[in-house]
Formats: sequence, structure tokens, C-alpha cells
Amino acid sequence: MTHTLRLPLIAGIVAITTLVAACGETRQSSSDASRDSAAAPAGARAVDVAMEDIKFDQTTLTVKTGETIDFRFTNTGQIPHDAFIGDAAAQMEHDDEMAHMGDASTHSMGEAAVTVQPGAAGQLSYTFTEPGTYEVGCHQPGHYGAGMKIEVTVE
Ligand SMILES: [Cu+2]
Repeated sequence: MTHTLRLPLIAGIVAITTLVAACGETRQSSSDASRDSAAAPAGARAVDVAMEDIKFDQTTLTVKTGETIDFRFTNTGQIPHDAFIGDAAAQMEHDDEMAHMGDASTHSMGEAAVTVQPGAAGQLSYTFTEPGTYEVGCHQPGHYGAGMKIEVTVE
């Protein structure tokens, strides 16, 4: 009668620290001075997006086919976040890459990405040339799975 005691292996626990859950939301409008350094492409629509732990401050965006969006990210969280633009399939693929290879920058054409450190700002211009549904996803480990994405409808 062998009696094997096994401690359950709790694997894959994503330690999501809910640092921002508190109500002390401080707005620092003057902290993003770097924003002015990069000029927006002519005719682009600027969209300001705050990166929080762990979500973007908006979940949907509608653009017109052919429209160029000048995403201006500000990381208001405590950890790095990134923004990767592509369709859902590309998101899954990229998430897989990031999970296995870390910061793999094997982006195919039509995809764009930027990583923004805490307290910093980042910019990403993207022209949505075809109608459909795209996503802006954060692929720091666990973030996309936790829902850190913006669904972009191109109409
Ligand atoms: Cu993130």
C-alpha cells in the first residue's frame, strides 16, 4: 500500500498586483513633456491612451478605412506595458512569441509595436488600410490574457 503524498503544484499563477485598485488616482498632466517631441504625421488623428496596471483606459476605438491614428500612450502604472497592433490572429501569435522568447521582435509587415516604461510616454502611428477588426494588445507576460487590449473597428 504505497501512499504518495503530492502537494498540488500551483503553476501559472499570474501575480497581478492590483496596485491601482485604490481610489487615489492622481492625475499628472504635466508629467508627459516628451509627448511634444514627436511630431504627428499630417492628417493623423491623435488618440491618447493611458496604460494602467493592467489595462488600457479604453477598450474600443472606431476608425475609418485608410485613417492614420497617432496613438499617444502614457504609462501611468508601475510596470512596463506595450502596445502591439494587428488582427486577432496576429495578437495570439505575438502573445505566444512573447511567452516563449521574451522580447522577440519578429514582426511581420502591417504590424507595429511600442514598449512604454512606467511613467514614460510612447507613440505609435498606424494606418488602418483595410476594413475589419484589429486590436491593440499589451503582450507583457499575462497582460493580453488579462484583457489588456483595445478593440479597433475599421469601417
Ligand atoms: Cu500591459
